[in-house]
Amino acid sequence: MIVGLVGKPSSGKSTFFASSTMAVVEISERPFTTIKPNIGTAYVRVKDLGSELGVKSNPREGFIIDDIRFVPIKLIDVAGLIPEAHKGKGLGNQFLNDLNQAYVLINVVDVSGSTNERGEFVGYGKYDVEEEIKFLEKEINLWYLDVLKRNLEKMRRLRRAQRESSEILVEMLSSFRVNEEIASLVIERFGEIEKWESLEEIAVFLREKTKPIIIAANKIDLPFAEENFNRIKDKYDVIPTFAEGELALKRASKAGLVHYVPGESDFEIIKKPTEEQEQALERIRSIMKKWGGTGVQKILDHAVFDVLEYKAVFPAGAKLKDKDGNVLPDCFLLEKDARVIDFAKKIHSDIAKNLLYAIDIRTKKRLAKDYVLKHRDGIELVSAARRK
Ligand SMILES: Nc1nc2c(ncn2[C@@H]2O[C@H](COP(=O)(O)OP(=O)(O)O)[C@@H](O)[C@H]2O)c(=O)[nH]1
Ligand SMILES: [Mg+2]
Repeated sequence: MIVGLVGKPSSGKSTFFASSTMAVVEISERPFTTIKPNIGTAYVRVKDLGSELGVKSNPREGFIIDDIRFVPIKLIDVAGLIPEAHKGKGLGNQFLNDLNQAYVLINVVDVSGSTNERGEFVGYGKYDVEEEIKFLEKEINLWYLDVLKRNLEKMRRLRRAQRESSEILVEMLSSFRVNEEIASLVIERFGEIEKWESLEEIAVFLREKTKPIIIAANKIDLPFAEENFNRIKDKYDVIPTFAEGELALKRASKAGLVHYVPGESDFEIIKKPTEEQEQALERIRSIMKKWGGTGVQKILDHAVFDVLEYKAVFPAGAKLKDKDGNVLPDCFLLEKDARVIDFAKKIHSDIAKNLLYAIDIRTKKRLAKDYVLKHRDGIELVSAARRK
């Protein structure tokens, strides 16, 4: 599961990245601070199954705070995009190739409208945020279009050699993670490859299917941010964020100053702060009060669980422990249609091969191999080899 952070320079991508990974990345107001992509581990929130089952979990990966399990995902922060990046200007091609890996994109915008397309300060409310959103979407759509154009001749040739359209699409567009299902949708809608009329429409369709974009309305603490947010909130899938506040809280938390559970709307001061620290923390608190938190964790959760509709599934033996005595050590993120058998394949090909059925660890009921898993299911896999 890879989430990509995109956006123009100085919108706050590196701050967002650092705050959600606590990696130490350079943060400054200079454009193009991040030259190579930063790939780090961020987390999504899942209510742990432990308390419900009367046990205390020991996660192998990620961690638990106050019964909330933080399950690792990958986050990529890439350098800012400038106009005509798809043609290779600026860091364009590098940018686009890195983003190929992402399943969903978070476009971090400066919702205070205070920085232009190059990331230069132009005064609060001076830059059109909607323009910023449209621009990025357009650049990425154009990239898809370029790839389609470049491959069209070859795709047509393969068609003349009697190959199936869907097979060709999967093969030629594998870098976009175009699968059977998406390829069939394209053909259903636009016809066989030789009948395609508007490559533009196909590019947009493919981009929407393979790389949905949601918006982080960042710098929500600054002047003009609220007005701008209200203007875009009904038109786009957008969540207000305060990346700088999230980063400060993570640091304060690491320093033992506060107790903060990422994603919550408030925090607790647990060590006497200096006057300066207290002022900074109270400012952050007031912004969180207004917006229901910093939004950083919220948008990551939204991307994974709402937009991609992934689900967290807990594998478990009968005693809920692994051989080392760890309770509910794992929590896997699975695609929206994943069934028991797909889950088994993820764990081990042998388990999948010998799989008989699964058991729901809450109800102890049997689940068939093709049962479609639900978010927060706890599953025991029963395979032939293990049956006594
Ligand atoms: N006020 C405010 N400033 C922010 C916020 N997020 C980032 N910044 C500042 O915006 C500037 C650019 O941030 P950076 O993360 O380097 O942007 P990038 O170029 O998109 O990676 C830095 O000075 C950050 O401290 C925020 O939520 N509020
Ligand atoms: Mg950066």
